[in-house]
Amino acid sequence: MNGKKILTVQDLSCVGQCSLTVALPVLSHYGVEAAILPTAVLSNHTMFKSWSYLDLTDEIPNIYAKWRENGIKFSAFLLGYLGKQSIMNLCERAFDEFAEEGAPIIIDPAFGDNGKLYGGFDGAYVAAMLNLLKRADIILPNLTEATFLLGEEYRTAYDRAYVEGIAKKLYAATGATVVITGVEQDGLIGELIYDGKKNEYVLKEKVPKFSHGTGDIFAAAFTAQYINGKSLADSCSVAGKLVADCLKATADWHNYGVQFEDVLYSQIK
Ligand code: PXL
Repeated sequence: MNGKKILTVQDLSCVGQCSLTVALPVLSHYGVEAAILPTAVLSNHTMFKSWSYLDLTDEIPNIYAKWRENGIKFSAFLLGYLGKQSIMNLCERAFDEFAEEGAPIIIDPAFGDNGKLYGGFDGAYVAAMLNLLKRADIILPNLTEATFLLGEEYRTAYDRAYVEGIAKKLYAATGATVVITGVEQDGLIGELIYDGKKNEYVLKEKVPKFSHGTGDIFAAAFTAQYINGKSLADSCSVAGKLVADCLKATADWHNYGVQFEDVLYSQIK
């Protein structure tokens, strides 16, 4: 253990392997102690045909009051699916009140994929997210999220110059190191990292499958590596390989996400 305690802020979807139900096991597996701030409790994630949603905005100030009384602080933050703008404001309060000196803020905007917003999100949510990303040290958008944040059209065919242009604009808009996920180049897939100075690609063989929840697995595995002292590129490499292995281990696409347990178990047995 590195003695660091991360706070991860995401929803708790009871069924469907995403957000907290993947972030917690993945962070623990890689030796990172995680505290949680659940943003909402859902029956299941929003790719199912219907879901229940208990928003926890009203409870969070009570949680903060006790953290304040108990002198609780965190050495890093990982934000995933937040669900409501009210939660974004509360995240900013957490950064102001509960961060140890120098605690990195890593944000996966987690509002869309494949050119579309997830259910329940709109332009106002995207604009508020862009504002929140200005507080981040590292952001992890996929290309859908990146183009929505910039108000640009989503493309499926593009070249390196295009992706690098997107990364540069996001860096200018947020000041955060940009890690664009799901970038495809020459039949490979991976990340483009732009830290305001140079572009770095971390690409690997594409597993021709899609599953819900892989972005959440990537974000948790990336964050764990980064907190453990790995470089941005090495953190992407480990997280990308984990996602690829999980996709390979999952028989068919369904709403239940990938079988990451088999892959994590095989790493320790
Ligand atoms: O994996 C992203 C995600 C997280 N949480 C909820 C979701 C989704 C994507 O649809 O619905 C509740």
